[in-house]
Amino acid sequence: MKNEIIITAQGHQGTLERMQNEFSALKLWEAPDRDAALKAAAPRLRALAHFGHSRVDSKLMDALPKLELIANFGVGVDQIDLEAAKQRHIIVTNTPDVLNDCVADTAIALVLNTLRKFPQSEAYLRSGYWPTRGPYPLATSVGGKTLGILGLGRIGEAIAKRALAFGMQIRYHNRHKKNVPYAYDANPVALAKNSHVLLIVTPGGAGTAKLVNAKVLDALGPQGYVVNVARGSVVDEPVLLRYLREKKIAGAGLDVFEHEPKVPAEFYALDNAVLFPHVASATIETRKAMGDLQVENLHLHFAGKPVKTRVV
Ligand code: 8YV
Repeated sequence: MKNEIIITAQGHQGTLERMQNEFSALKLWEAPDRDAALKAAAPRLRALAHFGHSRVDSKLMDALPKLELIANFGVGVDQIDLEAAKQRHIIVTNTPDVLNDCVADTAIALVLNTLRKFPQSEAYLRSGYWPTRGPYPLATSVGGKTLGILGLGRIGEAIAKRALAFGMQIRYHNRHKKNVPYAYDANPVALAKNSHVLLIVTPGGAGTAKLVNAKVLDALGPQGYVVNVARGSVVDEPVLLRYLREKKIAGAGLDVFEHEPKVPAEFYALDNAVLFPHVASATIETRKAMGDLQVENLHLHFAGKPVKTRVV
């Protein structure tokens, strides 16, 4: 008999197909009555596969008293109440490392696009302005600039390696100084002050909420840029929007937003912002690798073995 799982939301197609083949999978978002579906599964259900941005909170955990494992698709687990999971002895897994390269590629793409304004210059060409208005205005060089990495974890280190190849200098801030050949700043304000580009790659959640606020943006100053591939929650978004509008910072490259997929419409009008719809890990290869790791954790747990990538 196949092991039973609940899938919380629509997710990566190939992974959903694997789950439906390899487990007896209940798709919670398709259940006509969610509460009734949870109630029916409650006496047996030991594992839950999570996709997307909805909360996995204590209420959901309490609805599934036999739950032993929450296997998340994604490295970030800010949408899962980890404390509640810990209290209930529920294991939480994520999908680290397999996405480092793609997320780092996206971060560098945002740095290049934001400083050089490539998307805006392409829009200029497509609008037919080139012959009539002349060359597109000059942009800002990347080489020689200082990249301040806020959150130098595994992805941050992959970004640093790439940025070095573009001739950037690297600084960073973490809660703890690391044994790396990059200059350390004791807090986000100091990092912003010493950087041309502040690149956010911290975890999300309460511990980093609005870490990049008016003080940090003031320290970055009118020549400074923000790039965010972490979570929208790490930035005070209304303040960022105002600083971009008032040119109190030079520009921003954003892959993530506070209430995504909803993006404040004021962003659309800004010429100094490059906006991506959370695509950092969105390649065929990486999404497959993330799903494979998520499924592997489920199988390991059902086989009574330790999971591969445990968070709590
Ligand atoms: C995905 C991510 O977009 O891994 C993460 O934390 O934010 C991304 O890789 C997300 O998990 C897909 O829902």
